[in-house]
Amino acid sequence: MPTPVIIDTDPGLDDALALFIACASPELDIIAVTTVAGNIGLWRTTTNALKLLHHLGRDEIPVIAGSAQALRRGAIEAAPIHGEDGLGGADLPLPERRPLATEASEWMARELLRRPSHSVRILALGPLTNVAQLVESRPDAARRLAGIIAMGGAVREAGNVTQFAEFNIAADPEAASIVFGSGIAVTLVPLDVTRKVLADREWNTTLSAKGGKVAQTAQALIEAYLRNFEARVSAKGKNRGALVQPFTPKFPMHDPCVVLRAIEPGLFGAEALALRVVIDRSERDGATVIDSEAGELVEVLTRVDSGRALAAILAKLVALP
Ligand SMILES: [Ca+2]
Repeated sequence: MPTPVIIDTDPGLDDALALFIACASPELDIIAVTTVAGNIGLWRTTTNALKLLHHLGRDEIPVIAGSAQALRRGAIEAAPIHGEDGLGGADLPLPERRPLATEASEWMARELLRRPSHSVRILALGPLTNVAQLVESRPDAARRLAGIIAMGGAVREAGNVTQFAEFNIAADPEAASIVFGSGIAVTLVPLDVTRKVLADREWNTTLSAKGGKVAQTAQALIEAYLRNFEARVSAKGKNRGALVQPFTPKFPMHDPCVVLRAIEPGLFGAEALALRVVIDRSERDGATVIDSEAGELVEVLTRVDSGRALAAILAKLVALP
């Protein structure tokens, strides 16, 4: 029996790849895609989710919009690395259908109460706002989750929005703190592992040579990121008046690692760690720190077999139409 999953997402280039891989995985029954503001605003992430599912021929999967802003802090500052449209300018048609006329956490609650307890998992690919809203507004329903696998945090290494914090957690640290403390089984997929699963142009060329229509789109999304990355590095170098050393840009498979953990858990090693989210608006705001006194027990992925993970992603993408 495939595992019923709700994919909570803010597409986003790596979100798009994660969605592709999930759709290529018979182990998963995607019961909905819920959207959240993050990489880009909510209207865009919702539109992108509709476009991506249409591209996959999966218009039957309901899309439900969630939160347009962080739980307690208002607007989320979008990450410029995903391009103005969140999908690196990929030209995907928007289908006729619309998101369901309800709100993500409400829909989640209804669905969790309707289905057998502990059967549904959430794969969280963006800020944890929608999930925290579920925990706060419908704890009875949230308790029925089988678990949450969430991309976020930087545990034993530097962040990506600041030296201390990773984007998804920094965008809504209060939400992350609520989810960690909810008593629901949380698996965190931090930069500590996702930064080790890196696709370079050679990998991307193989993807495009072996795959079909969806693999070509994946290739284009990755290439858009690599170009943007090169442009930013070269602009930085110019600003400093420095010569830019030749380098090989690589695409980190942040969100795809969440789907991989759901379908092939043995690719990763995990530790149970007491984690606390810093929410003090200091320079460490949004950090995920190990704190045996005040932390909440979270399963944290700390090791990954990068070669096998990349091979698994490639195999899934080329299996799509
Ligand atoms: Ca994401």
